Amino acid sequence: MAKSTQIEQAYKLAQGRYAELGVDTEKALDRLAKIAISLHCWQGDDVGGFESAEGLSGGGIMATGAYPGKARTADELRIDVEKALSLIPGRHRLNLHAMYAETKGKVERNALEPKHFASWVQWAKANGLGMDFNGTYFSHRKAADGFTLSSADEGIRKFWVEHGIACRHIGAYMGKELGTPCVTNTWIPDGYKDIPVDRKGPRERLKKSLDEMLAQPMNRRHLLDAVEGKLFGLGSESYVVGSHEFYLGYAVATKTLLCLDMGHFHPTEVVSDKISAVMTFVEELLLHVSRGVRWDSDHVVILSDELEALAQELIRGDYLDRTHIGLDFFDASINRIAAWVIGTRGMVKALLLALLEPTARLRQMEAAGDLTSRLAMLEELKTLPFGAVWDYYCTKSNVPAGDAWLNEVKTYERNVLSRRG
Ligand code: RNT
Ligand code: ZN
Repeated sequence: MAKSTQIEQAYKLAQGRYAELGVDTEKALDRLAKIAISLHCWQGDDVGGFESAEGLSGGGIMATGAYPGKARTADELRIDVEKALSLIPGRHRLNLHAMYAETKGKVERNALEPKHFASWVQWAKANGLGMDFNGTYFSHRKAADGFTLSSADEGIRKFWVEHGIACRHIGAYMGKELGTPCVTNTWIPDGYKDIPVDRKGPRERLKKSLDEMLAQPMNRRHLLDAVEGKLFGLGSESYVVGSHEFYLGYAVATKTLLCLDMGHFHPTEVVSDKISAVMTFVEELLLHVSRGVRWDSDHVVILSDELEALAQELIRGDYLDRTHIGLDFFDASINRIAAWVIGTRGMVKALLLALLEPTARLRQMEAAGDLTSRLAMLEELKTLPFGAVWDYYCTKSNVPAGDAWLNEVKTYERNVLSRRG
């Protein structure tokens, strides 16, 4: 039997099984096709950027591994992203960092302009992709002491405020050109390795800097500003200026988007539980879907319990319209395109699983106080023929079903990646 017929038949059976529970698989697939995931450019070159050959330095984040074939130029990165996208079902977005500017010669970060991203935008247009953007407040001599927007050095603080303002103009340009709002995220590494005496000063300066950056109102159809906090970084273990509480407060007070990164909390805290809490107060959310292993290690996202829980919260709470799903992981120890494909397919799978949930039934059980049935049902759902629906979705979306994508990555590695120096 042909593989495609097999997939069709398995799907038909699965569709029947889900229908018994009142779940319409076709509806689920239609909804799924409309959810865009923002692929982070920085998985393609270990958060290196194109400013210098040195790559990631400072900032409290680290990419480990030395797998050959990383992208060294914007053109290489673009064809790598294209390859990854060709193996992922659905229409997605690209999330770019400021250090991926194409400047032909040195341009200071506070002097970056939309024109330095024109090729990226052209490419995104040609590929039908929306774009998101990030200021780059690390891997830079003016971030060497670990402080940027909260720096006590007024010259340094101003430099980064100017960078933030430049990035908002670039984001607005991307959003306008591509006809879809560009979420422009601010994450800074600021903090201390050891116990500070003044926790207050840097936070007050950070607020001032953000206020200066965001002072100019921008069209929300083009630009959405987001702020991302974290618990600690390498070298900022004792104190991070932009903590979760800081940015939660800032986002609520200023109607800025809040970014929750799954690796940025204590290891037993989960972002899935935070969504309904913060969504009670913030208008829109940016997610950095990541996987911390014991610490904020940014491992490649997999279909973990927490990823499933995250997707369930988005669907059950009907938050999709107010949530921007971005990925944030970087693994330099495996094929980088495979990493994108595994992580993004994982995210899409989690969303599909959540869309196939008979949520109304589960809610009835819960509301009736029948917690036995709730638990029993949640367990039974785990062995429904989800894989058949997933394979069918991939085939329907003209991307390989099952592990067939891996062959394509291997071929690409042989023909393209292995020829890179
Ligand atoms: C760092 C933050 C931040 C970065 C990217 C590269 O801890 O998660 O989002 O990973 O901006
Ligand atoms: Zn992040």
